[in-house]
Amino acid sequence: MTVASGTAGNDAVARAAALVDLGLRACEAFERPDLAARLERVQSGLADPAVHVVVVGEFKQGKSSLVNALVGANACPVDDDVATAVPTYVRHGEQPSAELIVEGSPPLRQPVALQELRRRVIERDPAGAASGADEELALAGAEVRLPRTLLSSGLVLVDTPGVGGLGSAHAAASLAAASMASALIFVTDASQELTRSELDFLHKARDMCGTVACALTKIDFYPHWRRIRDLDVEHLREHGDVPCFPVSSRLRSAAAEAGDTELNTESGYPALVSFLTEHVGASAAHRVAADAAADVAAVCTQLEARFEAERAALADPAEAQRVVSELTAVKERIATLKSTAAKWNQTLSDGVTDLNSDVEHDLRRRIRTVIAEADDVIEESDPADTWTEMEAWLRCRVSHELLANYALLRDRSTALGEEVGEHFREASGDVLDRIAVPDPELQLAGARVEHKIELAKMKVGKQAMVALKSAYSGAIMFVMLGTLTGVTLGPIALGIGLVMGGKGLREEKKRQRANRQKQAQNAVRRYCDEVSFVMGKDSKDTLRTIQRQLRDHYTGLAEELDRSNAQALQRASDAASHTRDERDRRLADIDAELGRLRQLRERAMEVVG
Ligand SMILES: Nc1nc2c(ncn2[C@@H]2O[C@H](COP(=O)(O)OP(=O)(O)OP(=O)(O)O)[C@@H](O)[C@H]2O)c(=O)[nH]1
Ligand SMILES: [Mg+2]
Repeated sequence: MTVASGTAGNDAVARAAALVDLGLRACEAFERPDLAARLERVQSGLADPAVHVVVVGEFKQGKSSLVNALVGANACPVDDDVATAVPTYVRHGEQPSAELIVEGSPPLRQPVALQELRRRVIERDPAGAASGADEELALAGAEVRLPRTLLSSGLVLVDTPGVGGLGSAHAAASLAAASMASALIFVTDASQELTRSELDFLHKARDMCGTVACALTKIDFYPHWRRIRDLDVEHLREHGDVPCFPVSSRLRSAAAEAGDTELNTESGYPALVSFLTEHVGASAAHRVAADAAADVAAVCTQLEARFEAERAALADPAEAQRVVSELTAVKERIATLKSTAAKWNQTLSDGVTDLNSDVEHDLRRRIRTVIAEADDVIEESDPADTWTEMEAWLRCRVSHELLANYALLRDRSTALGEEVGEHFREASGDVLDRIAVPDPELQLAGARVEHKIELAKMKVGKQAMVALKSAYSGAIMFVMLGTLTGVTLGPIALGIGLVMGGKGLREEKKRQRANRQKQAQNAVRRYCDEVSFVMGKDSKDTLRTIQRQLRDHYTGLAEELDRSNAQALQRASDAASHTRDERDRRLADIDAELGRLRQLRERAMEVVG
C-alpha cells in the first residue's frame, strides 16, 4: 500500500492496516489459520481498495481528455475523428505500464506498450483497415498503470466510450457500470446547457450510483461558459445534490508545461482533484478501513473466547463443570448453524428461488410490453419506411427495460443478503455470547465484560453487493452492450410491389405491406427472444454465484465459531486438572493475553466508529 498523500481516508486505511497486522500475529500465536486467512483477505482488500470512478457522457465531450488531465499523462487517446471504443481503467502502478483486457471468462490480459495502446482502444476504421490476426481479438477494455499520487489510495479512473444518445443501449450499459462504481463523473462541454436527455441520464445515474458529479469541459474554448454553468447548476439543483466543476484540459496541460500554478487553478482541475481525493477517495477509504477494523474486532472476540472460558474454569474450579457443559451445548448450536436447516440457510435458498422467478417474471412482463408497443407501431406504419427508426427505438427501449430488470435483481439480492446476514447474526450472536462464558469474579464485582461482537457492523448486507459485483462484472457492464448489438434484426424486404404497375397494384401493395408488417413483427420477436434468453441466463448465473458466495461466507463464519468453541472447550476441560500453582500462573498469563486482545479489539472498534 502506498500511502502518499496524508488525507484522512489514507490515515484511516493505514491505521486499519496496522491493526490487521497485529490481528494476524495474534492468529498465528493462537494457532488459528482460519481466522488468519480471513485477515489476509482483508489485508489484500486494504492494499488495493479499487475505488472506481466512471467517466461518462455523450460523444466528444472531452471524457478522455479529462482523465488525461487528472493524471497528467496521455493515458487515453483523444481524437477529433476517432472515438474511444472500449473502457480504459487508469489505476496506480509503481511503473507506467498498460495491458489489454481480452474478452473471455476469465478475461485474458495482454501487456502492451503504452504508445501502442492508442491504436488499440480507439474505434476501428469502419472499412476494416486494421490488420493482423490479433487485431481480431474482442477487446473488453484496457488498463493503464501510472505512478501518480492521485491514484495511490486506490482510485481507478474509468474512461468510457461516448454513450451516443443518452437513451441508447450504451447508456444503459454505462449506467450498469456506474452501479458498480463508487462515483460517476458526468462530462458535458460548455457549448450548450445540459440537454433533456443528459438530464434524464443524470437522474438515472443518481439512482444507480451513490456519488455523482458533473464536469463542464472546454471552458477555455467557450467564452460564454459561465452562463452555461449557471444554467446547468440550476438544472442540477432539480436533480438533487450534484456538484458542477467547470474545467479546461487545455489550460491544465499548458499549466503543467509552464509550471504555472495560477493557470492550473484557472483550469478548474484542483477543485475536481480535491473532490475526488477528499470526497470520493476518503469516504471509500473510510469504509474500507472500517470494514477491515470490524473484521479485526470480530477475530479478537473469537480469540478471546477460549481465554474467557479457561479463565472462568480456573478462577472457580466448581464452575469448571458448568463451563464445560455449557460449551458442549454451544457445540450443538453451532452444528445447527452450519447445517442446511439453519434459518439463515433456509432464508437464502428460499430467497434465491423466489428472486429467480420474480426476476424472470419481471423480464417477461417488460419484454411483452415492448413487443405489444412494437406491434402497435408496426400495424400503423409500413416497415419499409419506418424500419430503421424502429430498430433504433427497439434496441434502446429493450436495453432500458433490461437495466430496470437488473436494478430489481440488484436491489432484491442486496435486501436478501441483509436478511440472511440478520438471521445469521441473531443465531451466532447468541452462540458467541455463550462461548465467551462470563468471568465469575468480574460478575461478582458487577463488572461483566461486555464484548458481544457487533456483527451488524461487520458488513452484513454488503456481502450480497460484493457477490453481485463479482458475479456481474463479466456479464452486464459493457459486454451486455456487445451482446445486444450482436443480435441482428435484418432488413425488411421492400418487395417487388413497388415496381409493379397496372390493375392489381392496390391489392398487391396492401398484401406486400401486410407481409412486411408480419416480417417486422417476427424480427422484433426473434430479437426479444434472444435478448430475454441472454439476460435470463445472466440473471440465473448471477443469482447462483450470489447464493454460493453468501453460503460460503456464512458457512466459513460458522466454522470459525466452531473452532473457537472447540478451543474454549479444550481449555476449560484442561483447566479442571491443574494444580493450584499451575492455576495461578496460568491465570496471570491469561489475564495478560486477554488484556492485549481487548486492547486490540477496542482500538479496532474506534476505527469502525
Ligand atoms: N479547447 C478544448 N478542447 C478540448 C478540451 N477537452 C477536450 N477537447 C477536445 O475535444 C475533442 C474530444 O475530446 P475527447 O477527450 O477525445 O472526448 P471524448 O469524450 O473522450 O470523445 P469520445 O471518447 O470519442 O466520445 C478533442 O478534439 C479534444 O482536443 C478542452 O478542455 N479544451
Ligand atoms: Mg474518449
